[in-house]
Amino acid sequence: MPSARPPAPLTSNAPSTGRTAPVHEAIACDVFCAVIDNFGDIGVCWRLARQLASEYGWQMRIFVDDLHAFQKLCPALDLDRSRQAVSGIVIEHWHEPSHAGETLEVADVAIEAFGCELPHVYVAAMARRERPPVWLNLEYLSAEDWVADFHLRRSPHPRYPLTKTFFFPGLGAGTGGVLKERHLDAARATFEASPQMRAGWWQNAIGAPAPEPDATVISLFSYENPVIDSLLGQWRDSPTPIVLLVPEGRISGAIARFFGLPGFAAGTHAARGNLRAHALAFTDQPGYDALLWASHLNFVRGEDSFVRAQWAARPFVWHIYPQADDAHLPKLDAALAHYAGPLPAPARAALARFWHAWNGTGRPDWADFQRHRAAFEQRAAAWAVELAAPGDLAGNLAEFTKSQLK
Ligand code: TRH
Repeated sequence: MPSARPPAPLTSNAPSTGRTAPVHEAIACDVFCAVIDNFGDIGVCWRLARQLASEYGWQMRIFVDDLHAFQKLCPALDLDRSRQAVSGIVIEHWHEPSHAGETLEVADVAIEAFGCELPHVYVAAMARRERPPVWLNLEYLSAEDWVADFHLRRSPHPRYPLTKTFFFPGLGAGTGGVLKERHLDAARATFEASPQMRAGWWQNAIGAPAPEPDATVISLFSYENPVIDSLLGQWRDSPTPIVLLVPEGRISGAIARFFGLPGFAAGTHAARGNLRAHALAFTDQPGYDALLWASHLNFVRGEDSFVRAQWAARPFVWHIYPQADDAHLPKLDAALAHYAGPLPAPARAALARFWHAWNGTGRPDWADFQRHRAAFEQRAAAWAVELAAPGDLAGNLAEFTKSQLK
């Protein structure tokens, strides 16, 4: 466990509750998270905070402006409390940009997630601290090459004697890596090796035993997607059974329409031809990992589920978060270059075609994808090893912080 120096006292008049006792034993870290939409912003912050707390002994506090989004993946959260602790992590409902908690306390490390701005009072208090905190801007994940050049670049504050460091997640060397808990591979291996655990998972998820061995199990976590009807039709006509697992969300309306149902809420089951679909409840994050492990193929989206699918070491299809002016498309291709690069050319082309179609260019061809399933499976396993090479994000962040606190 890294040991930090005791935080210097604030010189402001603001009272401090001394949240880090005993301060000399643990690094205190504040994470600020403004939820733009969906679950990825808070999903990444929550995962990072839990890992820094459990693996590095840091005392974590999260400021988050949307408790509703947070509660979806952390059901223990109480929506009515402005300050609470869950799993040993303090959570503050961040009411407004200028709010920084009931009492102003500055931590050893301040992480502003995804360019959200720290409250001005907090920045001013950081500057008054004898030892200024390590100030990190945690950026969104991108697989593009420029990321390695910008990772750990520093930006001096225009007025205060403070420096912000940009921390860039990435898929390759020289980046901050991506989040991965130390226990993750062991947890997956245990799940995969235990028929009882898997049977229990299926019973809990769909109220029935695991599907027949020749069925292809697919999880579908996606934004609205105009080509979903085409794909559902191809799965309906598939020569072998397809079992589709759909966490309740933005794609659920389209699934309901395909089956002629009024909705596709958790607990709904439907079948047409060789396609059987089950609507699942949105779970906590460990529950989502189990869904990825229970499936042969995972459709994922955004940032955090995209990373979890890679650690699941199974083929996956990425629905990238769409940006204005198609700014997301080079990012999609950059990820493909890392992930699919070593595949044999026909398989690489088929994967690129399918990912592009799922992201708005062309029509997905399931038979074309299926033809290369064995190559995709091999590649997914190899990639999970390669992806670990730059080290995991929390470990890299802890190491960098330690070097700054010396
Ligand atoms: O929800 P997202 O679309 O979030 C996106 C991205 O982060 C994107 O980069 C960002 O710009 C945008 O939000 C604002 O997809 P993502 O990143 O996969 O986050 C989903 C989180 O929800 C992830 O932590 C996994 C979690 N999850 C559960 O915990 N349980 C579930 O049942 C499911 C389906 C997901």
